[in-house]
Amino acid sequence: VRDLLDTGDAVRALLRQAIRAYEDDPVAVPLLEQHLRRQDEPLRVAVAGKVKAGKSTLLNAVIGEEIAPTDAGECTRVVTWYRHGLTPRVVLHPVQGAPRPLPLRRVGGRLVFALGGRAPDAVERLVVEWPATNLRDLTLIDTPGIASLSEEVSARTTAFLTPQDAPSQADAVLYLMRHLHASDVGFLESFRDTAAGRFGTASTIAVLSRADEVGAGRIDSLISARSVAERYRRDETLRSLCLTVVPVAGLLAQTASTLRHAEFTVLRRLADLERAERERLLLSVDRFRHGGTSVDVPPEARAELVARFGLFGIRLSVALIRGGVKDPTALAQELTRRSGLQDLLGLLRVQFHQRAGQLKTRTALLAVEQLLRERPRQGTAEIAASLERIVAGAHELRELRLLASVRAPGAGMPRGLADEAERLLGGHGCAPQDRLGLPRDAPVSELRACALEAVVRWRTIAESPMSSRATAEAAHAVVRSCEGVLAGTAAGKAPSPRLLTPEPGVGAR
Ligand SMILES: Nc1nc2c(ncn2[C@@H]2O[C@H](COP(=O)(O)OP(=O)(O)OP(=O)(O)O)[C@@H](O)[C@H]2O)c(=O)[nH]1
Ligand SMILES: [Mg+2]
Repeated sequence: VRDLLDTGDAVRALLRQAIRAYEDDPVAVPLLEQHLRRQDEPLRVAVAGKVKAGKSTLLNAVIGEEIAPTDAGECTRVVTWYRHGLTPRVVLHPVQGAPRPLPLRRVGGRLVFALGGRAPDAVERLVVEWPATNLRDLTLIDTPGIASLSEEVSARTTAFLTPQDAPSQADAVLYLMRHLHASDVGFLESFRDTAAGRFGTASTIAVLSRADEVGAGRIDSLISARSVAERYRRDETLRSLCLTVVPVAGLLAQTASTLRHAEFTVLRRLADLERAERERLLLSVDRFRHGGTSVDVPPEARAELVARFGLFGIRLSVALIRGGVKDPTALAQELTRRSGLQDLLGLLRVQFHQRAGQLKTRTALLAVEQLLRERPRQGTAEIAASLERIVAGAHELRELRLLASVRAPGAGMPRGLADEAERLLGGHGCAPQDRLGLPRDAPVSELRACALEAVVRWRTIAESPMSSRATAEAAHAVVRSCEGVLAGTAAGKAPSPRLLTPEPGVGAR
């Protein structure tokens, strides 16, 4: 009995087959080898958005350390990779010439990269290796702001993420925006067009960034931010461009992960002030920095506190301390919780980590397809055939594609049905429980009963003459996904969070 190869193995085999066919091509071989290696590397997620959207701050929050430089400096104009390494290290890759290590300098905990006299546009990228746990299965890529005043800086990010002649270097994107702007939509469209190519798959999570500023720093700002994000989520254009929109106050999360005892002490003193004085002081950044007060905090310390927390963060912390938060640890926990970071990390886990294999597979298939198109040669028909077979057979890719299309405008499925299809296709996570909308501890018998019920119901939709072609196609895929749940939870098998759906009729168990 021939074992069915899993899609990842099939893609590796395809890449090797292509390397053999192109063995005397000095451009194709290194490219293919790079893709082969990339299959075993962590997923690459780029952080993109306009200038000052809060990219580097959010990246620090996700890593859980304050390493990426924020604000001014020439390094914000260079694409910077953060990958896992046992010892901290920075390597500069120039546009021309060999990579070379940079001295590691930290100022106030943060890295400072001196480009060693090179102009930012002579640097292809910086690669930072850092021993942070969160980087173990995720490589993060900080990119210069798009649509910036300097067209040249903006062009670097566009060229990096949406190259004309190759698949993107990133498998997925976290796209930050403070408001939805035409240039944001423009960027998301071009990323979808390259990343998705003809597979039409979505791999972008949009972040409503600097969420604490949405309500002008009022104490209910984060609640306002949530409703703005909700409105964006329902926006027909955005729906087809990103998987979802989440509000995150990156600064709050970053500061919480590095909260200092001295800061807590100052905040507690502010909380102890008499109400009128406290309110006067917290009225504006200017008042806070320069206003007269009985609290003995020097102006530099106040400026530092604003830079670390933002006015909203100070107001919130003071309110929390007044509400009974007693120590720095408890304050940090509460700030993190409210920042929205946990929701974002959860989404990264569900949408990106669990689908890492699929997203990487897609990138490699696109690369091979492009190679065949642009450097055709004799004897590659077989490679093209293997590629077609993988694309047609890989249910995971079909799921990715349908996730993008059932949420697109004009998909034609009634909203309720489309929501259910999205869930069953893994839009809320690939674990059987996530797909079926059941609690984590649901017994296997319940999972199976629910999956079976879905198979029957969606098969009826798939076969109904009333269903449009697109609906029928989606329904067939949903049936297949539910059958996957059944196969994965068959007797004696614990429900596995990573679900590989075997081909029907092939004994995968
Ligand atoms: N209030 C508030 N300020 C933030 C937040 N995130 C970032 N900032 C501030 O916004 C400024 C820019 O933040 P960065 O993280 O450097 O933004 P960026 O998108 O990396 O900027 P460029 O790389 O220059 O395009 C800094 O002063 C941050 O402190 C946030 O969530 N809330
Ligand atoms: Mg930056």
